Amino acid sequence: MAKRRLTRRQQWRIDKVQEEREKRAHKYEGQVEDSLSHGELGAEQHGLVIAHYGSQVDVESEDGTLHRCRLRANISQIVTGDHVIWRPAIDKGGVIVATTQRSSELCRPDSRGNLKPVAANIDLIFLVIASEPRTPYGLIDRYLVAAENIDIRPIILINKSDLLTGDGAAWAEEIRAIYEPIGYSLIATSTQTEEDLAALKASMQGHTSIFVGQSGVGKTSLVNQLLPDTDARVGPLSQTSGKGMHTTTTAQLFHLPDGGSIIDSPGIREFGLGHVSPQELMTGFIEFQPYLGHCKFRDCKHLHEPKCAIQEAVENGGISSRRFASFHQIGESIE
Ligand SMILES: Nc1nc2c(ncn2[C@@H]2O[C@H](COP(=O)(O)OP(=O)(O)OP(=O)(O)O)[C@@H](O)[C@H]2O)c(=O)[nH]1
Ligand SMILES: [Mg+2]
Ligand SMILES: [Zn+2]
Repeated sequence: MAKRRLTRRQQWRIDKVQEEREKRAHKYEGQVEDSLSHGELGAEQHGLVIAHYGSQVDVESEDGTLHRCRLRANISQIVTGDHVIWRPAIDKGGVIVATTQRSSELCRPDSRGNLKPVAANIDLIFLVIASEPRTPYGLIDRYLVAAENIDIRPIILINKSDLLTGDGAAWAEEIRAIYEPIGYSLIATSTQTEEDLAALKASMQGHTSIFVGQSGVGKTSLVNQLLPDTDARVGPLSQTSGKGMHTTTTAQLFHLPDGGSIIDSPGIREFGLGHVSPQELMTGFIEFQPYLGHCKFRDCKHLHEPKCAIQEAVENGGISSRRFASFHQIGESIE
């Protein structure tokens, strides 16, 4: 009996919270439109979105100051890196009234598998991987497919190089052996030792970059290392699973001292690629390109067909069997 009463009470509370939330959303939309129609806002300005928190966004104005802005109701998805038009409010903060076209948009699937943009206007992607938690080959390849399809060749960043002993060292060596020959640059870093970050810094200069990768590989730790004045929250790995705990929850942009900027993004659990077409999948495996057009069947999917140039290349070592296994796995998941 007591239990049932509690449940009913809980339901009542849930309804109440939902009701309040809707009320607040209406009120909030009303406030934004009111301030617009009552001329309570200053002149339009350009700004850069440097972080996004639910219905509010941090905008950096051209003079470098920060303004917590709300969104006009007709503005849908805003992401970190967006260039926007905003109007300052009299007291503080402001309202975003328009967005400008993105030069690039990095998307990733949400928990329901729908593609959502995470960052805009980036021109360089660092795929951060580590031996602990060990980034699976399949995840690396899925990221590479996504990046190649927005025409950005990512740099693979092996972080936690201080942990690369024994099994970890063998893993890192294999990563190098697979990805370097086909055209990917690799950089090794550590945030724990005085390891040289010079190569990383040099490659970031003048770019708007993003750190992507699994939770717990050290993306935020790298940001803290690159920007000594920054103290963004870093989280431990789970003691039971050894995996990251999803410490970073929103993409955030930081300006680098030597020019350029870096967007730290929340780590992911899985990277489904349900949305890619077979053609896009092919684009993502850059080392397959020279073999295309040489299969027996013109519509060869390079999965099970006989006399397939790709499968023959795998057999004679021209294509890595690990990469082919990923291709197979992703190909079958989207078939
Ligand atoms: N040994 C070692 N540990 C590191 C290194 N970089 C980060 N760590 C540790 O790894 C853990 C996770 O670091 P974070 O920077 O929070 O990882 P993240 O990739 O930002 O994780 P999410 O925000 O969850 O996506 C922390 O305990 C860090 O101290 C490194 O180079 N070497
Ligand atoms: Mg983080
Ligand atoms: Zn084929």
